[in-house]
Amino acid sequence: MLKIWGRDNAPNVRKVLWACEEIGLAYQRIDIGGRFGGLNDPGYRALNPNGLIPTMEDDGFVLWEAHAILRYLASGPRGPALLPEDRGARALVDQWMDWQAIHQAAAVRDLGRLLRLGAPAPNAERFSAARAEAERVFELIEVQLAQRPYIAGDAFTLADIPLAIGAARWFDLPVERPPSTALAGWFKAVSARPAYKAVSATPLAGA
Ligand SMILES: N[C@@H](CCC(=O)N[C@@H](CS)C(=O)NCC(=O)O)C(=O)O
Repeated sequence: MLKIWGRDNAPNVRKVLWACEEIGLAYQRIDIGGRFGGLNDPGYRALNPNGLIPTMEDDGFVLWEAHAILRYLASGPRGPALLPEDRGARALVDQWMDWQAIHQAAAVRDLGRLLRLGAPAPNAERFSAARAEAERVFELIEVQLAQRPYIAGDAFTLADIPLAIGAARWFDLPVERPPSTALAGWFKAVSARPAYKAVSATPLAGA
């Protein structure tokens, strides 16, 4: 059976669990990271030399980096619904997944860290820069979703998963957010999916 290492409230682990549920893949999840520790254990480092979660093992094949795992799972026999076959459509899915990892996730993480440190004081300037960047990335998504129901087009794809995990974190932050009709409507729709509900019992906690 597919094995997934990672605490279930980690944003990058939840992306993988959500994809498994969408695809209908059975998996065994092993708690590690956060309060469970274990990321520096030699056995875990042998699987994932980067020492983060998630890590996946499928019949002896080991893979880490959440989005690589998502693509691997969606490329299997049960996954095509999440990854369009058309070259351009698939490239758009890749574009949004890469953008999520580089821009959206970083914006939410940075703002969340500053808030946990007591922002806006004592780092008012860093806080307003982080908040401006978060507002920029979510406004960008708002504009896209005002034009199409899902981030990469007319259908739910793999790209919606990381974007929605980032959005869940944004909506959880104790900060004032600009109005976002399209983003809020899309998030309501994707978070109503049974696969999302199956893996979202606990609030997300970044690390
Ligand atoms: N680029 C990596 C990032 C992984 C990452 O940052 N994982 C976080 C959880 S979301 C982590 O391992 N944090 C340490 C911990 O949970 O103890 C990926 O996409 O897999």
